[in-house]
Amino acid sequence: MTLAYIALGANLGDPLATLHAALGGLAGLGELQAVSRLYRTAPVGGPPGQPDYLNAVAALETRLAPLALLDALQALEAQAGRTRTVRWEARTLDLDLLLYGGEVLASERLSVPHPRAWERAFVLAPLADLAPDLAHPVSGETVRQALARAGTAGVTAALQSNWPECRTE
Ligand code: 5RU
Ligand code: CA
Ligand code: CA
Repeated sequence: MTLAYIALGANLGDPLATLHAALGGLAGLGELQAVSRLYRTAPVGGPPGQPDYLNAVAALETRLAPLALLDALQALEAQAGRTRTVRWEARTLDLDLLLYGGEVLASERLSVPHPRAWERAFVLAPLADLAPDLAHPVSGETVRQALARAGTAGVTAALQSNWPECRTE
């Protein structure tokens, strides 16, 4: 079993309902260990005029190999009605494999750790809920250090009574 961290993002349709459904989907890929708080975040990059995102991070214990996990994440994105046309445009669901244990992988389809995870506050803030002292497998920088560097502008915890309580192991 490997502990994988997965980023969730949505800014089209009903993002809250979609992220709820995505947690259900992730639970089918292994054992969901923990889920971060939910964050409302200002869109970064991509075409202008996008709605705000909801972002979160989940920790999943899984037996799936990295590419099998990627396939499963993309199937969940498709199930949420995601279409892939313009890069970085608004989407109903984005599931990114951030970390797969401490492994470092680079192939055409998949790079782990996610190449930009340690730069993006909308990933680091929820990841810091679960694992602030987790070190980047290559640079050694912790999530807490990276978040201090990235800052938290545009990223606010969004209180949702029906979002699962943030659990850390
Ligand atoms: C360029 C720069 C492209 C940064 C992207 C999300 C980027 C986002 C998300 C928020 C994208 C990738 N903004 N922008 N949350 N994804 N807040 O999940 F991130 S497109
Ligand atoms: Ca993403
Ligand atoms: Ca993605």
